[in-house]
Amino acid sequence: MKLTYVTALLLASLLSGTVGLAQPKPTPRQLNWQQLETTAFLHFTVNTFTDKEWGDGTESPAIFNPTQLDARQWVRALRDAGFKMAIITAKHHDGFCLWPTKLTDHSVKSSPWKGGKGDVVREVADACREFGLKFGVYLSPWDRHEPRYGTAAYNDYYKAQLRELLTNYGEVSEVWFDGAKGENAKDMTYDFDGYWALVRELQPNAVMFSDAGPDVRWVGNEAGNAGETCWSMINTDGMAPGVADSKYLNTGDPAGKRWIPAETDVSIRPGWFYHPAEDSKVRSGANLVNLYYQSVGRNSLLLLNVPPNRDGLLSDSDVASLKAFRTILNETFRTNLVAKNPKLNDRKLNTFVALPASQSLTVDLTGEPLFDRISIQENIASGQRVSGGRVEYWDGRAWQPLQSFTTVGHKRLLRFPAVRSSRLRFSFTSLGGPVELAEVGVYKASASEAEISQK
Ligand code: FUL
Repeated sequence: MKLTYVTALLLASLLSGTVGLAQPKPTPRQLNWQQLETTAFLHFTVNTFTDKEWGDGTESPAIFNPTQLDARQWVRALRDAGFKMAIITAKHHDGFCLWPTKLTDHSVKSSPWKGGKGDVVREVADACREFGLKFGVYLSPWDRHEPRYGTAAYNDYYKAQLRELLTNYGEVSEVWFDGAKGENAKDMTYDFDGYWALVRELQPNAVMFSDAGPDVRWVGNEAGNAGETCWSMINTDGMAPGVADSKYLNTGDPAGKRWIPAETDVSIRPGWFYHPAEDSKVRSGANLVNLYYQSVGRNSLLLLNVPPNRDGLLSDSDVASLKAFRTILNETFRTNLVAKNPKLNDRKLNTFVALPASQSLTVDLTGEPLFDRISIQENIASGQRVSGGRVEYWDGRAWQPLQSFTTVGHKRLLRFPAVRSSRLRFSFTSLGGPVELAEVGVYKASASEAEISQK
């Protein structure tokens, strides 16, 4: 092959590291998803009435009767608390369907609720549209009711259900493929490639969650803890669909070839479903704020589960915590103390300061404020580059160490005892290419938030 001038130039720039061709980057759908930051899960089904976490598939549809069900109440509370999407368990492991599917009678259509004419999925989708939230569906591959489970015909059943959900309810923004399967479950090989192709065909803008993508990965625990170091990249090459090396789920892998960011799913209560005995164990607003720092503040996304109760409503205690959560976040992040800066505090992620790794950046604050929170954001449209960094503050005579950190990604939130200063200095190490610093925020936490971080 003749080496043209252009290919020679390209080769030279690749070798010198000025073109990061190999660096994984988010797709537009992943980028939009990451910017939602706080999203909600609604776990609701026959388990709500049997007091179980996993139904065994023998539940009678007759027990499903949420007489006051009001999906508008659920979604309004979520909207007021700043959540940007709600994902409903259209079918959990017990196989009961919250919509009147044509594929089985094991659904709301056989329940007394609304005389068998109800459709929970429709009510949630409509409420999301009304209150401006995105809408997502959870459809458990593991199904303990459906007799075809364990045979190839189950894959057709599952895909036909997916097709109903993805064609009859308007735009779907996330599809959740739960990886759970009980120890004594029948053997079943899921046709993930087929499921995923169907989602891409019917809802091309939806992201898909499974333990390992294709778009969004599990964070590796249900405690609300993304890794202190959290890369959006992992390796899935050579593995079965939906599988990654579990040791990388929490932290990601800087050498990962795929952009599959971590989603932090956690419940406001000890269980995923509503249990009366857990009414006194609802996380407080301050506790939820802590989860926010541990997920959104570590380059992940918070997927908070708020389970409707047997009446078909979110309980008052849960709604009160959601409200407190938003009040604290609003108070804390209301005033960015960084002095006016055309790129770093314009709330636009695509305007950034490009910093070679060797160069530090000084940021002026407004006056000499007291602060205890810092937010740093990279322009991840170009990939995730920051592998480490530190912040120093000016004490009037010299630079003093304040905080050091590892990854940044979409957002890194730092919490520390309050200091007063007029200037900060940031320095970073990079995985490759200049760091693209999109936003810097400096804040004084609301008094109620400070309580939790000192605990
Ligand atoms: C798990 C399931 O087994 C739980 O019931 C819950 O749905 C959680 C979000 O995922 O794998």
